[in-house]
Amino acid sequence: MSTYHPLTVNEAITYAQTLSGYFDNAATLQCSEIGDGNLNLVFHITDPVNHKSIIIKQALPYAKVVGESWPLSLDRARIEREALIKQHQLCPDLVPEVYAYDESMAITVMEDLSDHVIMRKGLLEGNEYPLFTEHIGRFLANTLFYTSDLNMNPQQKKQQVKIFTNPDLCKITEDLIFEDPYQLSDNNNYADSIADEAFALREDQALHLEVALLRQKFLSQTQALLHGDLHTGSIFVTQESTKVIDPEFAYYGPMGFDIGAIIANLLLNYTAQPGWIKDEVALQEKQSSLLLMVEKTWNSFESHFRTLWNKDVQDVMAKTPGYQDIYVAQILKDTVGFAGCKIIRRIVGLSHVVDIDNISNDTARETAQRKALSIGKQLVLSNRNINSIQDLILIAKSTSQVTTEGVTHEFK
Ligand code: SR1
Ligand code: MG
Repeated sequence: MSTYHPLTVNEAITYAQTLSGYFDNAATLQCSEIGDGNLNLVFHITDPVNHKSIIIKQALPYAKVVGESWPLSLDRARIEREALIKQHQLCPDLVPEVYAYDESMAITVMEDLSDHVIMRKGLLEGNEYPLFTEHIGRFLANTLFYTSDLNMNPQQKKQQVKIFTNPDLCKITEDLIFEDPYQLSDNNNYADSIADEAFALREDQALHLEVALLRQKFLSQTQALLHGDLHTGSIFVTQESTKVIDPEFAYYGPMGFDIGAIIANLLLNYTAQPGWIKDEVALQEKQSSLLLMVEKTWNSFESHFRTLWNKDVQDVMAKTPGYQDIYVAQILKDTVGFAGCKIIRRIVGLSHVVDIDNISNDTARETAQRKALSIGKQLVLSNRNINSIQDLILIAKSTSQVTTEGVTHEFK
């Protein structure tokens, strides 16, 4: 195959049969297209008799969630593949293995993770993942530390920055996260019931100032190779295992952007819980457990990151006493700011989260949306004053329980 076109299910089977070393020549393969994301086709190919399976992922030349009117470069398939390979080298147990690829067809063939569940779904089913925070903290620390100037030769790192330059996918983030929620935009998407909140976001100059500072970091700080879209839909889990997938938004950016993405999605799930759990005691337990996950995610990252630094730092000036503490403190501030931006975009922008959108009760859904916005705004507004992960937890806990009572709906 050489000329790009989107695969049909039958073509995906034919392609899988051409791969050497996976399926027996005589095997009868089955295939279903299971892509439920915003951008790509995902084929699940199985040989049920011999219990073998693979995933074939193919990038489409446009954003599937919007349609052909939003073209996207197929080069993102190369970037995703190279990021997967790099992240797998750094954390073999936490990232699926790439088996093969076809660059002209924007295809990546990789390990099938069907024995895992997408974390967003698992969390909504009420499951707990006791090893997740250790795993994700280690993933973040390894991928961020070893791709940064702390460990890499700066000249070689600049070569990597070139390889991972990802303008189309970065533009999605620049627009959807750092611009659209703060202005009138056709991309925005929210119910009339929270139009007053959307109006307030557009008017809040103090908030805009912080978003502008965070956006500037996203645009210009080539600190480390990021996953770039590390939400709970980009993570597969079981009780024992965590696998980070889908790094097509990978690029060199600020470390706090990835850490903030995880924390934002845990907090979105936290704000959604009253819409899912009616029993007050069970609700309190679940929300406490989610806030503990947030805290442990940061603590796991920090502890692994400092250990790697103390063992493997190459930058001689970074060995100066005090520098590590200042560096880590800044990552935490960035984490908090980016987490806030990511929460806000999932409420009023394009592409929401089912944690909140699938709450069936209108009032409970609106309450969750308002609570999430309230936390998101506080995180953004206070990011530069955050000194410990407890400061973030306190914001999540103390941001007033917003109800829909007394809210006016005059802003459209
Ligand atoms: C047009 S793509 C919309 C969103 O989906 C991805 O998962 C990213 O989060 C992106 O912002
Ligand atoms: Mg994705």
